[in-house]
Amino acid sequence: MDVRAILEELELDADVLDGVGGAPHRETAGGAESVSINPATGEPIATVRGLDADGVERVVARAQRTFETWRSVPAPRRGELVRDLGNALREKKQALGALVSLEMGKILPEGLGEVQEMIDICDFAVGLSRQLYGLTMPSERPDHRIQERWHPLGPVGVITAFNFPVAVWSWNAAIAAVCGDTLVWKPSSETPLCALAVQRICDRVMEAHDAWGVFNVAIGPGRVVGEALIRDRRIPLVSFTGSCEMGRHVATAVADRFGRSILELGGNNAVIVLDDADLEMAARAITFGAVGTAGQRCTSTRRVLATPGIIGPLTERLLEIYAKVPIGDPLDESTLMGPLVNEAAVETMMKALDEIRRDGGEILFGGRRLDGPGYFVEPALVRARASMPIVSCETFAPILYLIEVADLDEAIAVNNGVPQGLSSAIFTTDFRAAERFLSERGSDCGLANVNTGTSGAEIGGAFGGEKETGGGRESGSDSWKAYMRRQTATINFGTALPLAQGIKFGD
Ligand code: UN1
Repeated sequence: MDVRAILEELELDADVLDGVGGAPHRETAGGAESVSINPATGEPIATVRGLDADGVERVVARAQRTFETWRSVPAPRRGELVRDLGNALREKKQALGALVSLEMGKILPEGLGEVQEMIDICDFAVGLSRQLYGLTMPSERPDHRIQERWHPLGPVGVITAFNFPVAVWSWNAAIAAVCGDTLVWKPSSETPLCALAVQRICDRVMEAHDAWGVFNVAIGPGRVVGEALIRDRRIPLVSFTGSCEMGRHVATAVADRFGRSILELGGNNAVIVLDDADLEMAARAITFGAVGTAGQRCTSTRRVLATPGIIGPLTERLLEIYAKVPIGDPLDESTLMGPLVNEAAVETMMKALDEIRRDGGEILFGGRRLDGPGYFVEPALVRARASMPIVSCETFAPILYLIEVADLDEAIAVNNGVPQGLSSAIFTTDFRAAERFLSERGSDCGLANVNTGTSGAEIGGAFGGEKETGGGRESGSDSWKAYMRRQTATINFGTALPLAQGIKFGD
């Protein structure tokens, strides 16, 4: 598919696109224009007009108005909207997956994988729409019962990052919609076209269901759109994905008005490889984790913690694999690693490598910027020590630190010895070691895997992490509870009025 065909298929073939949607008539955004760039060429793809402050106000007001009716639509019927969204995504999978590659730079199979993740969460949410269960508990009083009910919360603000320009929105959107919430989505300024394409798909589905205003996009700069969403008291929940630094700002601003936030912030994910591991499996998982998405997932593998008997052969194997990674156009079938997202990302990587050299780390392979247009780099393999300060930082680039550890105890200590706590993995054939790693004395991360890598989680489990990763949980399991408010109801079906705790009050 060439660029024109992709844009046409997704209804994005205008000279200037308005960065707004979710209403029957396409609105004018009213704010400043910005250009979306193809990171593989540095060339513009299209121009988007963002929202100004008035525009954001209109979108939030619409989400608020729609919430007043959407919350009373029976949940299984809300599920029907999400089922149709999943089906519409199936139809547009090729084009949307290609647009993700084009605008963000990840390779096509990963772009398609992202759309598949959207489809999967829609399926999950449809089932969930009949399972928003509350508990019933015994009352201490005769002829009473206590029951928990889950009610819709309100318009949810969703602020997403460039690296998963569509899937992370869908984790929030599919779940929030069946929970009876409406959404206002502020996508990354690097990937406005992906967001507009998704909004076009949502618009068609909302039209068919006469449910305008459930899904709303609000494109524009963070300081206009993002700031407005985090400070708006009509928005009881803000789901934010991005850096720890921005997450701290969002969490503080939202907490200041007693709002809730779901935070998916930085990761610094390690793979532990013990002497008894299946070396080939470990090497493949590490490569996918570190080189996949050019090291720009929050779940990317950044550290390998290997014991003395295996670190040598593992390093040799990784060197062999790294030397053969095809780097290039992400839409080309043979490519395994596309470009970084922009010039700033390349500079951040180069600065990190300078610091590594200065602190005595050894670059065993790669780390050069590639000549020519676009933001291409070689993935870097680095021999490092856990005590080097840069190793504790999340550098959003394909840099992998190889660190020797004496044994499982030291591996767990080093795994946990960073500020972030998103994902982790162990490769071993010793079930005692694997279970230790998963125990309360093991990995302190939100995700802990055995004989599979740190990235590429399925939507069925709750996704998120501890410490500076922010503590939020999204997508599967019971993450839906964050998108609803819990009401505890005590019901007296007797003829007397006994008080709890046996209190006598004037009787
Ligand atoms: C992210 O990088 O923000 O587990 C999300 C994974 C993907 C999601 C990553 N399913 O790697």
